[in-house]
Amino acid sequence: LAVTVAGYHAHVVGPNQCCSVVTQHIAAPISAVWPMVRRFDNPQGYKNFVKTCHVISGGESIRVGAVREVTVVSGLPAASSTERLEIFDDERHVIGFSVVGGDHRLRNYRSVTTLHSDAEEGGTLVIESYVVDIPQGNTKEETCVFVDTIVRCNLQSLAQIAENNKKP
Ligand code: A8S
Repeated sequence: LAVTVAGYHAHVVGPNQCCSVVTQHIAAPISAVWPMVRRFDNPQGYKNFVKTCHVISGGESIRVGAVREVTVVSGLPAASSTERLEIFDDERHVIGFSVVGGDHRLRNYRSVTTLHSDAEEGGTLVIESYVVDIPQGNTKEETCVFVDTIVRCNLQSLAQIAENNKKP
């Protein structure tokens, strides 16, 4: 298992890029978490910064190669993001996307999210890693703090929804 997990989260990191990993324990089974995480066409289901999302490529909306156009809520140094589904495995609970455009500062952002059952507690461990270009005028640390904060907010929201849903 360790080798598989490491493989999904092993990013190629360039000299002007930074990478990080955020983890979140959720007190709900994978079956209560994955249905939200897999929805490439509906990230606003748990990502509070997302205002709208439209899949703009033709055909099925959840398949590798699909492209979504996301708009974000006001108050962020961003307005929109164009994102491509890069990895999707419904059995292994792996999803990853890359940012291919948009009106924001996170050039070449790429993330992978994997879910793992936390057998001892009957819960889920979420691992989300990313790599992104360091924007002109920012340090590596500033970039990581900014992105870690967004990812942590997303995963905390995911945990809250999944934990509430599993209650009778
Ligand atoms: C995600 C992760 C991130 C999203 C970032 C980091 C973003 O949607 C927001 C602000 C930005 O400045 C960049 O899984 C961008 O969505 C909230 C618009 C890409």
